[in-house]
Amino acid sequence: MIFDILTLFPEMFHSPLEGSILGKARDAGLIQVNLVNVRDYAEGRHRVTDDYPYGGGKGMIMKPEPIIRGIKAIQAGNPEARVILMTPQGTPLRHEVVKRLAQLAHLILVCGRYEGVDERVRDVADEEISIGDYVLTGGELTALVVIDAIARLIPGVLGDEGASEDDSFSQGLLEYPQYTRPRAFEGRKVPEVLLSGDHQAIERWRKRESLRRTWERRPDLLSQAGLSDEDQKILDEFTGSSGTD
Ligand code: 4FV
Repeated sequence: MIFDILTLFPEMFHSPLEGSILGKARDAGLIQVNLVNVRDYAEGRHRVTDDYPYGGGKGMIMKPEPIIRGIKAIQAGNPEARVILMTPQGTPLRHEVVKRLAQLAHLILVCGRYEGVDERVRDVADEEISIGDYVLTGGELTALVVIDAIARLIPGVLGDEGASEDDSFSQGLLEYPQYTRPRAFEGRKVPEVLLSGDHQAIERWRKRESLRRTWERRPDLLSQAGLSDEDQKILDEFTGSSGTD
């Protein structure tokens, strides 16, 4: 997977992409990240990339020309590359979106700054993605979130076992509680079933705890989770409903 990042602050990507899993994935050639500075496509002695908003208002807006020149320069060699504008007005980033993007070969991630980008940049974007209903100082962190979430799904990035099917959201549910040594910590013991070696019982406990946690914390996810009748029976125990009502 190739990521071309259009940004005014390429240095923000250095350390997150140097260390740990993403750094190893780059070294292994499983992902390629190219940092493209928007200012390299700005004109004039001062290479201006932003200007005042027409109609007045606070802050500055990123000019369309440097961004669109940058996109076109990248597309010149990679017409299949999908252009994604990171913006609070975009499609909320969900596991389903990450899975879909992870199937692609080449993404161009456009990082806004200041009050945002000129509306005409949207004309060349294939899609817009938001990582959450809050406003950041720039799109760079959102691009890193997208790169990290996608990279985990690329075979070989998380080592041989790959992204675990039990991850939160891979089944549309929140993940079950996880424990490791010690068996008892400050009086809190690891649930006996996890020490039993009875893998069927462990699987049942884990599904039950995923359903409980999702019901308690994110009931909004249950309707899209594709629950089995078995799952529904377990949920009914939590809700105390006999499942007929
Ligand atoms: C954002 C988000 C986000 C808005 C103005 C950058 C900032 C500045 N992007 N999900 N939330 N972007 O806050 O994607 O240009």
